[in-house]
Amino acid sequence: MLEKMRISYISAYEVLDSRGTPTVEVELCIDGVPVIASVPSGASTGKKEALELRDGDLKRFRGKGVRTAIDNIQIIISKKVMGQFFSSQAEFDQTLCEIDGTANKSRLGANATLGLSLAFARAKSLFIDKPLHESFDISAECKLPVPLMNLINGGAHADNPLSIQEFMIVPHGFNTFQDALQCGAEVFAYLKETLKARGLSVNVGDEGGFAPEIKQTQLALDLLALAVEKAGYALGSQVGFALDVAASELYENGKYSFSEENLTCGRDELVLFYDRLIHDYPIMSIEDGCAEDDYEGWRLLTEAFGETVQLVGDDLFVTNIVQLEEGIRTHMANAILIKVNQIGTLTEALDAIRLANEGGYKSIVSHRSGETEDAFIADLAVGTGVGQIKTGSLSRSDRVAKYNQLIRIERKAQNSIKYAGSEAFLSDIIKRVAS
Ligand code: 2PG
Ligand code: MG
Repeated sequence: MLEKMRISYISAYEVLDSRGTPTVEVELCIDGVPVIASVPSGASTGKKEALELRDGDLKRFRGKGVRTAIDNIQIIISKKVMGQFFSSQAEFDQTLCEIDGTANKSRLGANATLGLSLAFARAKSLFIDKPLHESFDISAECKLPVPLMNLINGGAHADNPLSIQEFMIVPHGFNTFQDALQCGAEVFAYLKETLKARGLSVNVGDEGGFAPEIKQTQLALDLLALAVEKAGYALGSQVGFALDVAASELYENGKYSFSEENLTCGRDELVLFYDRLIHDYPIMSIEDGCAEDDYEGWRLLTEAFGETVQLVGDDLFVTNIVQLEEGIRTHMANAILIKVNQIGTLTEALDAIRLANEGGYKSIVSHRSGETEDAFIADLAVGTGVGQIKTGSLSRSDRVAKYNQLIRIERKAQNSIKYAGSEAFLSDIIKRVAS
C-alpha cells in the first residue's frame, strides 16, 4: 500500500507550444523536488474532445492565451488540493473531475486538469522512487513502442494540396527501438534527397514531416517507398506504412472530398479508394479513415478491412471510454488513439487503454500537432505496454524529444524492456505486408 502523498506546492504559467501558441505548464511538488509538465494542443480536433480553455481575449495571443485555465489551477483547484493527501493518481484525478463537475471539463478546462494530472504523475514517480514509465497504475509489461513516423504532412498540418494529413512509416521489423529509430532517420534523410532531386520543397509541416506540393496520394506513397528502398530497408517486412486520413476534415454533406485527386465520393467509393491503396502499398494502419460522426462508414470500413488493417479511431473515440464502448459494441475500428489532452486526466486515458485491451482493440499513444519538449508520452507508451507510439517526424525538437526519451529508457533498461516490433500488430497485417 502506497504511503499517502501530500501536495506541498503548485504553480502554473503560460509557456509556448511548437506553433508558438500559449499552453499550460504546471509545477508541482509532493514533499520533495518540484517537477513540471506541460500540455499539448491539437489542430484537427474531434468534436467530442474535452474542452481546451482559451481566454478569447483578442489583445493577447489573438485570443489564445490560457490565463483563465491557469487561474483555475492557482485559485480554484489549489485551494482544494494544496496540503491534501492522496493515495493514488486515480484519487487525485477523481478530485479534479469532481471540482470540475462537467462531462467535458468545460468548467476548469482540460488543459488545466491535464497539466496537474501529468505533473502529479511525475511527482508521484519521484515520491515512490521509480522511473516514470514504471509508475503508472496499470498492470502491463513495459515495452518499447513501434513508432509511427509522420514523414509527409498534409491536411490541416500543412498548406500543400495533399488531403490526407499524415503519411507515416512503421519500422516494425527490428529487434531494438534504436535500430528502428535509425531506420526512420535514414529514410527521412533519403526522402529529403529524393524530394530535392525532383525540385520539391523540403520545408516541413507541423509535425516535422515534409510538406511538398504533391497532388496525389499515390505519389506521396511512391516517394516514401523509394526512400525506404534507397535507405536499404525491406519495404513491408521491415518497414510498413500508416496513414492518418483525418477524414472528419474532408467530410461534408455525406461526401468525402480529396480535392487534389478530383475525388468526391460516398462511403462505398471511399472503401474502394482505400482498397486500392492497401493492395498497392504495405499499409498497416489507417487512422480516422471515416469522419467522426459517419458511424455507417466506420462499420463498412471495419467490415471490409477489420481483419487485415489496423483501423484507428482518433476523432471517433477521443480517448473517451463512452465513445470507445459504443465503438466496441457496434464494431467500429479495431484500435484507439490515446491522446491525454482529449480527455483531460491521465487516469481516464489509462481507463481507455484498459477498456481497449479488454475489447481486443489496440492502443497507440499519441502526441498532438502542437507539442512542447515534454516527453511524458514516451514514458506512457512504454509503461502501458501498448506497443505503438505516434509522435511525428525525425525533425523538430518537440517531436525528437520523445524519441530521445525512448532511447534513454531503452539504454537504461539494458535489454530488460523489449522492442514491441512486429508483435505490436495483428499477425494477419504482418503477413500481408511482408508477402
Ligand atoms: C491527429 C493529431 C496528431 P492534431 O490527428 O492524430 O497527429 O493531430 O493534434 O492536430 O489533432
Ligand atoms: Mg488523427
